[in-house]
Amino acid sequence: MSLINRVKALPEGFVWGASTAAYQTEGATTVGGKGKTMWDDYLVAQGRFLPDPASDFYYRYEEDIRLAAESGVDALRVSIAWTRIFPAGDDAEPLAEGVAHYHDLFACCAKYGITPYVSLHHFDSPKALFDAGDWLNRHTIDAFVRYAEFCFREYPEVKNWFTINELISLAHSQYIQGNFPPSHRFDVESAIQCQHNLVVAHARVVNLYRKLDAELGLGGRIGMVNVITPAYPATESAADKHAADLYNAFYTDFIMDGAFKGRYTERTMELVNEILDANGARLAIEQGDMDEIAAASTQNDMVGINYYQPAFIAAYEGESTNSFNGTGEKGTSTFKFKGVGQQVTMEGIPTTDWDWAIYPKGIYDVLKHLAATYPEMPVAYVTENGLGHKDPEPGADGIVADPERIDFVDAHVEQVLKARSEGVNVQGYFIWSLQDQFSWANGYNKRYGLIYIDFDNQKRYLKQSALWYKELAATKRAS
Ligand code: BGP
Repeated sequence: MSLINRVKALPEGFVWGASTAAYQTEGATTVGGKGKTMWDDYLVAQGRFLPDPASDFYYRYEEDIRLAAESGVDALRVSIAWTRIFPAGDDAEPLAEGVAHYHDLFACCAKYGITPYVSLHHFDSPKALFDAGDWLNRHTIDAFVRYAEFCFREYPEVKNWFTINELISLAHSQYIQGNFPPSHRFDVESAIQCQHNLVVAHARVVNLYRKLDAELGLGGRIGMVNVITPAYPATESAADKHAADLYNAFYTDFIMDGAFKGRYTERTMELVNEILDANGARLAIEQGDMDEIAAASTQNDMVGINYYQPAFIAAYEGESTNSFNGTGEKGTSTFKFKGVGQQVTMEGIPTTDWDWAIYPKGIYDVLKHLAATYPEMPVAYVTENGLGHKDPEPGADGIVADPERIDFVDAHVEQVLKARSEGVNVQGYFIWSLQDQFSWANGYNKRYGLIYIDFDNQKRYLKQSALWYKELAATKRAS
């Protein structure tokens, strides 16, 4: 029986991918001399769940890559664990086992006809650098550039590089929401400084790649991955509209301006400064930063856009306060940001158990908006989108029934293809995620995978969504 519903066929050549991240999948956190990340001790102290063995991907990558290929996936987002190469982030010598591991992983992708898209940083700063201030300390940027150079020289087989995954999520989750270490809440000064320093780090690595490419003929592409959470005003009132503008400036425009315009526009800074003033915060830009950013802005070959949900924003005059739903107990999250606005739920818009609004049109709006605002932007890929869900166990046929996920992804891909048919240069879609893995601030019960993992014994099962993915993949050849 066919599972095809809204989307009938994929365009020829459309990249049909799946995403993963090293720390969420690999496990083996102490193997081969691997150094600690900012998460290891934090998760132990938190006492809710642990990063070992995660999805055991360090050992079982071949099985997962084979299942990916069998599910019609032709591109796989993975990340290199910085501390598998340099355990303290900035060591003189790399770790042999870690270096060899990623050669093996990329060779395995090639064996199954899957193109790797590789991020250098996916939320897993080395603990040694994290303890010294993480991205707020400029030394981390220098160390990141050295690590990037090592990877570019070591892995010429990688032709698609991403610098940093979701720059805004680091700033937001570490310093505003407080659900990533070091768990500051509404520390606006650190958040905006983190955003800027990440844009500088991204720019320096893009400029480096261009230089090395000219020297060594690497022949690959580079870009960044960011998540866009579009803010819509809760009502048509001028106050709510302004609140949504403030939210968009802080959460989207600042980073996208830096990355693709090579400067923070006047309008963006007017709004960002309004937020900084309301919170007694300031941003420090060092000499040379803006030149580096300007030089990189036209040198990106691609951009990865992640989209999960919109934010509906109403004006708010009070103090900042939030509660984070990390357990999947519906209706437990609140978010009120002084100087910006408060998040509200909208009648008629469904939400997940983790209170994420399900709004497929948002991805269309994001792609159209970015294409119009950043004509300089290179080819885009949707590098993450998917449904976090409490999936049932496998049925008698060994398949996991996840019709909610098929429905979610189908509706979002439909909107992506609509934007594409209206001229947006979007050339691929990567579902989050390939296999079930733990969610940073939520744990193992928030499943996203095409492949189900029984975390008691690491057995893999296909979900219905994997069968649907495969069926759609076949339409590419047919079209
Ligand atoms: C993105 C991250 C992923 C992944 C995903 C789902 O922000 O890049 O690593 O975790 O979101 O989010 P969550 O795990 O919080 O549900």
